[in-house]
Amino acid sequence: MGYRVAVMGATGAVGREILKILAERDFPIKDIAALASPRSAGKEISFGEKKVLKIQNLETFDFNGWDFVLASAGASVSAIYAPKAAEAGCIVVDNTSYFRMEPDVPLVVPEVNPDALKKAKRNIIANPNCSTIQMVVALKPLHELFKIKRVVVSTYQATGGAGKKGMDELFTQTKSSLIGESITRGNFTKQIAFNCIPHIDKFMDDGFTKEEWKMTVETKKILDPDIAVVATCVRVPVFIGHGEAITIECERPVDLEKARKALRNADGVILYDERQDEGYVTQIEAAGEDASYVSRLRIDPTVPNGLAFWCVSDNLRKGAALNTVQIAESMVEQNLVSQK
Ligand code: A2P
Ligand code: 11C
Repeated sequence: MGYRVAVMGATGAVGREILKILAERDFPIKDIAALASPRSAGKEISFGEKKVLKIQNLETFDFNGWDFVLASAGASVSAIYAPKAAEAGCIVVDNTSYFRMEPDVPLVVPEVNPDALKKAKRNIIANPNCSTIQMVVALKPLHELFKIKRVVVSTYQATGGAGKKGMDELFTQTKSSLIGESITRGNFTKQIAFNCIPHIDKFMDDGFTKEEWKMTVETKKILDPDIAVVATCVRVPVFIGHGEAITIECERPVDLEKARKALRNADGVILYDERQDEGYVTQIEAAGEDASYVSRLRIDPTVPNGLAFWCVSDNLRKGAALNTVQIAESMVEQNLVSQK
């Protein structure tokens, strides 16, 4: 038993991670295709420890007969090819922002709202933004206990969120700075080496950036439409791993011990909170791991029923590739996909 799985954007930062995670988790695969642009067609990419795949040109790929398409080649590419694959009968798990807010497209984090997968009528399921995923995984058990009213979040986001080119830019600028060469800019609007940039994605009319807007509307769609979220999203000179300083205000009284217990028992969360040097998790430790790590849990004394914490996760894994694969796994577990 196995499925025919095509990975769209297989040469990118997230696409490579999807291939790695499919192999690591032994996803039931009968056939696998690595798809990218014509620039990469014919090149080779490894799948697991033994297999090498020849990259195929997405433009000429025939989706008929494939079960899953895991898409991570950018929103404009998904806009064209996700509907094409869905019409050919594939289940598309789309990692871009293109379909997320469409009412008939489920936006899913399997630890939080797996039942939403049953409503995938168009054969398209959206994977949320990385900064939203790690936050809602941590918020879910706290929401169940205390009913969250408002979230204030500031992010410390890795350059890997902008793909391979984002990480390359941090590397090149760091090297240039250290050897005294002039800095060149590409993807980021200001120098990222030795700097922080409070600007991710484009500006919207109200002064928030689109990344900040995504955290608000996606949290509502996944967790609860009544939760208010105000976000400030900042790019930091880190390769992999998003950090988030999160403060919540709840309807019911907050109890620290109950919060700890719920976080310890929650799927997808690891609580590591020692209140001493090294007693918290940072981006470097989260890179390559699967969990949404919670540390620095403390009562916020400035509002009624307030709680503050630090949350960190690998944005390429739980924030993107792992969540995508978990959605496919959950579709299989819930018998929502028939094999071709
Ligand atoms: P390619 O490597 O051939 O350009 P990242 O987010 O790390 O920048 O990766 C983007 C991914 O999306 C890469 O796999 C890239 O393939 C792929 N991609 C970008 N544009 C297209 C396109 N027009 N058609 C197919 N794949 C694309
Ligand atoms: C970043 N969160 O860190 C973005 C990357 O909507 O899927 C993912 C963008 C998205 O730049």
